[in-house]
Amino acid sequence: MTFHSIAVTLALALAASASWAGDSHAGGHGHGSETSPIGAPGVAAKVTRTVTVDMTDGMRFSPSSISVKQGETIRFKVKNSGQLKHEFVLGTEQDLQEHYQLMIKNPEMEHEEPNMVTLAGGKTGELIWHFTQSGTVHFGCLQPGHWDAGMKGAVTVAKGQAQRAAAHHHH
Ligand SMILES: [Cu+2]
Repeated sequence: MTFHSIAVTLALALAASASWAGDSHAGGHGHGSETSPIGAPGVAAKVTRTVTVDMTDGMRFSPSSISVKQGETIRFKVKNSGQLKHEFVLGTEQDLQEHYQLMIKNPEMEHEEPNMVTLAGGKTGELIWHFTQSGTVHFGCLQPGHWDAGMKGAVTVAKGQAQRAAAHHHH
């Protein structure tokens, strides 16, 4: 398979899929978001913590390294301190790489998914995410050139105690 046909296949897959974040390339055809390695979109009522992330024209996220616990729902308050358009996109490293290649081929591609927030210079936005699996969830800016310039980071998800379900019974 040539790179071109891979990209085309990916583009078709993206167009056909309502939930890019829910797709697991490694896991085949499971669409259950609870089993996605990166987690699932979260709801405001379940937010346990707010994490502020700053994006700059220096092609950096600050912080670029974030620690959370499995089961946590995080509200990411994302601020674009630069003048260029930047975005905060959560994914596996492979998903981000593939999506970034698509963005390079289609710079005008409008993409808006639950696992990302795209912001014009000076704007602030937010993204609520439920981290269901322990491990590393990557994030990056997929604007052409930005990922290659090192505009990326990682969320380390520590294995959580399975206490939440039990505690819930008392209410
Ligand atoms: Cu950027």
